Amino acid sequence: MPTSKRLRINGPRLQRNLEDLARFGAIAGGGVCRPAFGRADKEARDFLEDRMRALGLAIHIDSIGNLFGIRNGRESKPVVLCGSHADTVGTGGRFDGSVGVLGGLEVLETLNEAGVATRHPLGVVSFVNEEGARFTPDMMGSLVFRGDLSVEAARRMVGIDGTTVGGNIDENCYAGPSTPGELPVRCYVELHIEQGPVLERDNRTIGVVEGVQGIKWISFTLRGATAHAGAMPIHLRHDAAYVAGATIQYARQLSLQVDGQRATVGSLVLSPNLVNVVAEEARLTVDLRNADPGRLSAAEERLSLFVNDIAGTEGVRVEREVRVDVAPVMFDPSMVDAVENAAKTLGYSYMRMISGAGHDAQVMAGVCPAAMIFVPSRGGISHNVAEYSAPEHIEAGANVLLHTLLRFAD
Ligand code: HGY
Ligand code: MN
Ligand code: MN
Repeated sequence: MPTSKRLRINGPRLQRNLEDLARFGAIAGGGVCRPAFGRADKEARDFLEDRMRALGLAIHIDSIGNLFGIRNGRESKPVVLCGSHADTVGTGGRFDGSVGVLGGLEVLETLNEAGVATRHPLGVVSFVNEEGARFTPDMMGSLVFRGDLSVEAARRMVGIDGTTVGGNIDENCYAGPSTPGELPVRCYVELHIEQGPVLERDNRTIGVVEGVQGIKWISFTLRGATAHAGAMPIHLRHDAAYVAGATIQYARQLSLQVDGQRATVGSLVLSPNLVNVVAEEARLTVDLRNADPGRLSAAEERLSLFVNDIAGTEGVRVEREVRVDVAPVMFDPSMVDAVENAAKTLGYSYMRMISGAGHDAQVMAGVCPAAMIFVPSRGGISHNVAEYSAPEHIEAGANVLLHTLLRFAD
């Protein structure tokens, strides 16, 4: 069997690098809090840059802060790229995003050790602000790379803490000299934890991801009027909290009634938020997901009609803003087949599936052929400090990544 077929990554070394990266923004319970463009996120990026330099990679940092490490190929051809993100949600785990970036670096280190040269250059990227939980939109770094969002527009985004992306980029020295999107990319493969229960339930090691659900984030600002909680009769109230509560209920109904639909109210702020005062304002977000674009739009339509209707009855004004609108994607079939063949050849159990979570790969699918490799999440838990994926599963995922990349690099 040719050398490269026998190649396997170094699992213990990958685990050590995951533990090292988890030090940045470490929080109680074994989790990580690295909101995009913050200090911990930048320290994590600096750590990744040091690892890239140690592997002899050429470093490119673009003006939104995406970090690329490039390993030369025999010919100067478009890059076979892998990677993911290093930012996390506030209740993040040690694996979401990190597995894809460090898994990619482990693949390059394995090739360096084996002295394997490839025809195409190989690259690893850490995209900024994949999560979008602090600054919308999510997948900001890959959207800027694709040209859907200008750096200027991204820098103007105001976060949930009132700061701007541009202010954080400047304060934490995030920006680099490269122009976003200038790197020619042949294909993109992202290794990621599943973040749901499917692989564990079906006892499979590898998820061969065929596509990713679409995402819509809608923010609502509901404005009524404060009143005395005891003295004001119900029929005379303009209660923003009541409309917000009805919306939360309706989101659950949408999830149960519309095929393949998920609707989640993850953030809700009431004002004045006092026990004996009818709320005059409610700010809430609804996260809509569906793999079918038509159903996703229909769900958005139904939600907006419902909110306008119940708010009208209550005499509450509605302000609505679409903060994120990323289409569902199906990955390039030849890329998906390559992932499946690698899993099969390596002898891992696998299954084809759709990703419930959003990923940079669904944006990169608009730039070049893309695919994803999943490994199981224990209990399906993610965006939670207890997030966990077993070392042997992460090692398997990185081996599938290695052999999928080699398939396209030569
Ligand atoms: O929201 C998502 O699906 C991703 O974690 N940003
Ligand atoms: Mn992720
Ligand atoms: Mn995430």
